[in-house]
Order: sequence, then C-alpha cells, then structure tokens
Amino acid sequence: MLVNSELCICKLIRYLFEITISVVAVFALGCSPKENVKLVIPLVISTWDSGIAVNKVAYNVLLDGKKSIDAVEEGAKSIESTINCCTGIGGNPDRDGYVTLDASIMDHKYNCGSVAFLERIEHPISVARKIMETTPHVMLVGAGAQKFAIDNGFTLTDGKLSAAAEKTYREWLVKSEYKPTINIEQTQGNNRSKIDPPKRLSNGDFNHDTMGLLAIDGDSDLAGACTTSGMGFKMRGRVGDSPIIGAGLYVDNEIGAATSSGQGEEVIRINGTHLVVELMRQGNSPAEACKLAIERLVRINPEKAKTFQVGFIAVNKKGEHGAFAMVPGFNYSVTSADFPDGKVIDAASHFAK
Ligand code: SD4
Repeated sequence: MLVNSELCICKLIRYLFEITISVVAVFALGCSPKENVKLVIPLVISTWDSGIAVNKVAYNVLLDGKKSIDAVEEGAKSIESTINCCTGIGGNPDRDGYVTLDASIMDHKYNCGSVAFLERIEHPISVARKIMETTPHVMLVGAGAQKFAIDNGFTLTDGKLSAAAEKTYREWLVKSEYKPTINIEQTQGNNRSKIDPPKRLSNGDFNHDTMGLLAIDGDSDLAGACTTSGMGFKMRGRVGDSPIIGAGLYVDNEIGAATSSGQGEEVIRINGTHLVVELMRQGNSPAEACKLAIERLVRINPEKAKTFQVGFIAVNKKGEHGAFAMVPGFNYSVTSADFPDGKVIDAASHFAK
C-alpha cells in the first residue's frame, strides 16, 4: 500500500510525463500552448454530401497505412467511375456536346500535377498524378494530355455521353441558356434554378458537384485532389479552377490544405485555395480562412457576388477543418476516428437564402 508521500511522487511523475507529451505535441504542431491540441488522424474531408462515399474509399486507404496522396487519388477515382453530373466521363458535356475533364493533385512535398480539357479518359486524376511523378511539368491540356495518357497506358473510351448526360444535354439544348447558375451542377432538370438543391436525385443517387478532397495520413502528411467535368454546358475549351494549382486546390504541408467548388472563374480571380492556406498561415482557423476568402470576392463586386456560388473547404495541420460558401447550399463530408461512417456538415454562407 502506498503512503501519502509515495502517492504524491507518483502524481508528480505522471504530471511531468503529461506536460512533456503536451510540450512535444505543441512543438511538433507549431501551435501556441493555449490551443487545444487534438490531432485526429487519419482524416479525410471532401466537398459535398457525395463526399461520404468518396471519403470511405480514401479513409480505407489511410487505414491500410498508405499515404495521403494514395488516399486522395483512390477517392477521386471512385467518383470518376460513377455516372454523375459533374465528374468523370459520365458528366455533363460542354455546349457542343463533349465531356471535357479537369483534375489536379498535390502531395505533402509541393509536388503537383494537373490536366485540363482532357477528353475520353476515365481517370483524369491518375493522369494528373502521372504527370506529377514522371514529367518535369505540372500541367498538360487537351490533345497533349490525352496523348500523354494513351502513351502511359490509359484507355481511350468511346466518347459517348452517358444516358443521364445525354438527357440533361437535350433538355439544355431547348433553351441553350448560357449563363452560370448557382449550384447548377448540384441540380438537375427542372430543379436547375433552385438555390437549395436536393440532397438526392429522384433515382436515389447523391446529387453533387466537383469533387475536391483533402487527407491527412498517419504521418500527419497532407495531400489533396480535385476532379470535375467543369461547369455544365460550358463554352468549348473553357477551363475552370479545379486543375489550377492555387485556385481549385492547394496543399502546404506546413500549414494545411484547401479545395473549392463552384464558379471557377471567381476562384481563379483570387487564387482561392492558395489564399485560404495563406490565411491559415496568418493564424486563422480553416473556417475563418474560407470565410475571409469569400469576403474578398464579395468586396470585389458585392452585387455580382449574390449571383454565383463558391464554396471552400480547408483543413489545417492540427486536423481542424471548416468551410464557407457564398450562398446557401454548400456542404462537406468528414471522415475520421470521430466520424468513422462520415458526417455531412452544412457550410455557413455569406448571403442568407
Ligand atoms: C469549375 N469549379 O469548373 C468547377 C465547377 C464546380 O461544382 O465546382 N462545380 O468551375
């Protein structure tokens, strides 16, 4: 049996041990001691509620002990292989009836790769990774990107529209209205002009947009991926923010990572995700950083800002995550030990409904 003084010594030793662990954690994470250090890794976050299924794929890769870059690639591939409005070869076409794909990927060492205006390749995200890993370049576009893909063993698909895209395209042709509409990718057919989109389509599938995902692996290394068929019915040759490093995706392993969805032209204008990461570097939380980036867009043109959607999601090195959007309707998915089956979080927005 321990006497009082022995108990005190035990407590003291335990106390010193806990302090040491905290100090080590604080220094390892580069944050101030007053902050709550709770690093829940591995972790995946992604744009939209459709990210739940994507996160699951990516999270399982992380649980297998693989790197965050592998996780984000596998997650992105999983959605590229499904038929949906906004990613992969089954997505909505441009106004001339061709599906053109944009994608980017970035690892924890500032390596990055991207493709834009790529046609008839099932996995643009893997082509982006191949460019990153095997060429001295960051970005290949159009016919050159397609040739690179074929030369590297990717199969050329037949280029036919998916049945869903064919139907939506025919509906669109009736009016051929060429204007970006809020949350347009997250809406279909008659719902197209609603600000608040339905979470599921009438066939029960998740209704979703561009897929941007960010992961932290067991080594606390970050990576991100972003894949899209871009704005539906865009002008032929149009490229959005998703394949542009610093616009649709940015990863800085010292600080955090961010990705975006929505009107790409607006995101490019402010180098959106690079801005979000720099705002986190200045000490803002991920949600605050996303909000400040959105507010910059509002300041540029307050009237125009009411007419488009942009949503950012971000995660920092501590595993804190957040999002912010211009108008209501944006959400994101998070999967970690805290939410092993994933959780959808609605993003706050600058404008109310
Ligand atoms: C683009 N940002 O091509 C993409 C579109 C998007 O949800 O995110 N849609 O501009």
